This record gives sequence, structure tokens and C-alpha cells, in this order.
Amino acid sequence: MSNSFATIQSIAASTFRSTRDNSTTVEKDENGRLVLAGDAFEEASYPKYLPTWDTTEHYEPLTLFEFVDPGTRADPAFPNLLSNDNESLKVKRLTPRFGSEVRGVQLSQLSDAGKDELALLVAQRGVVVFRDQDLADLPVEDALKFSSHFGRNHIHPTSGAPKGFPEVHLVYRSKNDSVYDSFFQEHISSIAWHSDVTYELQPPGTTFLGMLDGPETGGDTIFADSVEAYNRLSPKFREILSGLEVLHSGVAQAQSSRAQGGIVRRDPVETFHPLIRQHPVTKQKAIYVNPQFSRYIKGLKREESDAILNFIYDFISKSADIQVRASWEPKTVVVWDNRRTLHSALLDWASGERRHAFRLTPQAERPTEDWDEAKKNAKEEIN
Ligand SMILES: O=C(O)CCC(=O)C(=O)O
Ligand SMILES: [Fe+2]
Repeated sequence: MSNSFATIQSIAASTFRSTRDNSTTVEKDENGRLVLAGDAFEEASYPKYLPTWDTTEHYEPLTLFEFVDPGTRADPAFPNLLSNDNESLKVKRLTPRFGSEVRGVQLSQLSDAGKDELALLVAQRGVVVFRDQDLADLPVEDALKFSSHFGRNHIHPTSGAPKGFPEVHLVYRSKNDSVYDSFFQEHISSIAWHSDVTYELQPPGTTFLGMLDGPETGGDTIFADSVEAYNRLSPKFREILSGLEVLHSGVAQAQSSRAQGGIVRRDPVETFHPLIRQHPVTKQKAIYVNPQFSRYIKGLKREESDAILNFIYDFISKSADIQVRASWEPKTVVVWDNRRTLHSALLDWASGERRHAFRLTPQAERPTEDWDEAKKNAKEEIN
């Protein structure tokens, strides 16, 4: 059976934006899974990473797990990750405070100590672009083993996944789709700032996105630095924000997936997180809200909450001086820290070239505004 099942594709293409596309076809495989129809499997460079949507899959609510950030164990001189003996190593700062590009390091070859240093580097720089990676060439199991060093691999509630690997989140736009045209019929901009799945009790930290096939130019990903955004605020305004909690919701994402004939693999959750969170490794504070999943500030009236949240969204989205743009090449893996960045995909290529990427999304700690305070309270509870 082959039918036009437009939005399934766009759900995979984006966790945060529902676009309409009537040109992608899917069909059912022998197990009733929805798979891409046509020539997608022959033409993709990494067919093992093409999305399938298992409509029978259902997962129980996520449970709390203990998390220690590997960056806390890292040697800050980075002897294993950025070794002085590595002659092919090239590190470039993309902007002074935010974003780096690294060549000459193979992520899949890192020792555990090297992975710890990677967590620290990404926490410090926010986003790091690694070129010429072979992560996608490994068996999918090995890629997931690699990312599990950084936390428990998250299973996305509404995303398509490679057959048998629900923990892999996929970004996919096929060669023949018409998303570009249909999207801009209804919108003037494709920018949708967010941090990933912030409604989870333990949202992701160190996060990996690897490009498999991409357009020759275009389809960059833009990142914003929410540590620097926090630092830009006056001490008085920081005081106003301190102690506030924000509701993050996965309900709209699930509804939108259902409405479009997509999947909902886990019932949606809503969670309060502190508006300001402190990073467990760098101890820097960051603003932790985003227009995709944050809903309101607890205890404020609706207009008060909207005024503060909209002010934050507005200044982060227009501040090109706290942003960096990551460009993709085949085999690029971009690693970002979801606790201290926002990002958005960019839909700017009309050429119809395939864009296919896989995301590994380890979950981190439950957000906390102040680690010293949290430790003190934990001690008091024990006493
Ligand atoms: O497609 C992209 O550039 C980014 C998609 C995204 O938001 C993600 O993978 O978390
Ligand atoms: Fe994202």
C-alpha cells in the first residue's frame, strides 16, 4: 500500500514545526511499519538511517535516573581530546565566546577520558562542529553505545526512527518534497528557536547531530548562547528572574503529530523547570526557556508571564551577537549542549536536495538553578 502521507515526513524533519508536504509517500512494510516509499532506500547514502514509523510502539513514562556529567571528570587541559601530539588537529573558534570547529579528531575513537573532555569542551563552547566523522559508518548499536557515555539515550515521543533503533531521532527531507514552497506559502520565516524536548524531567545535555546527506549549500543550523544571554541582563533583572519556574509541555507536539497521522510513542508530559539553570560542570547560569515548549511562569498572571517570556525570546532571537551558524558538510557531526543553547533549523534551499541527519540525544540532570543550594537542601533532608 502506498499513500500520500505528507506530514509524517515533516514530523521527522522537525520536532518543532509542522509543515505541510503532499509529495512524500510512505508504505507499510511486512510488520505494519510505515516506511518511505519509492527510491529513497536505493538513493540515500545511509539507508540504515532512513526513518520508519512504528504505529504499534508505545513506551511507558520515563523514570528518573542518576546522572553524573562526564565533564565533571574531565582534565581541563584536554590531553586526550585535543592532544598536542595530534599533528592534524585544527581548532577554530567560530566566535570569541561561543562555538568552535574541530578538524583532525575522530569522535568514535575517543577513550572514555577523551569523551569526558568532549563533554567539558561542549559545555564550555556551547556548540562544537566536528568535520570528517565516521560515526555514521559504525553499526547503529555502536553509535548509541558511544552517546550513552553522555547520559541515557532519549527516545523521542513523536519522531520516526531507523528500524529497530527507537533511540535515534531523525531529521529527513526527501529529494522530491515540496516543503520549501508549501512552507513559505504560509510563513515568512522558518526560524523556530528551541532546546530539545525540554518538557522531559531530565532534558538532554550533550547532544549529537550527524549529517548523512545534505544540500550543497543551505540547511545550516543556527545556535544561540543562553549563558551569554543571561550575562547580558542587568543584575536587577537577573534577580527578578531568579527563583521563577516555567512549565514546559510536550502536549502540543503530540497533538500535532496525532492530527497529522503521525505517531505518539509515549504519552506527553508537562514539567516545571527553573527559568535560570546552572550548568553542573561550568557552574555558569543560563536562561532556560524556549518558544516551542515553554508555556508560562508559575505564579504570575498570564500577561505578566507572556511579557517576560516574549521579551526573552525576542532579544535572544534578534541578538546575532550571541549566535553562531553551523554549516554542514557530509560527515559533519555537530555537538551542542542543550542546557545552555537554543537552536533552529534553517529552511533556505529550494533545490529539492535530500537532507538527512541523525541525532543522538543523551538525557542529563534535572535542571537546578543553584547547585550549592540544591546540595544544602539535600543535606538538610538527610539530617
Ligand atoms: O535540522 C536541523 O538543522 C536541526 C534539527 C533539530 O532541531 C534537531 O535535530 O534537534
Ligand atoms: Fe532541535
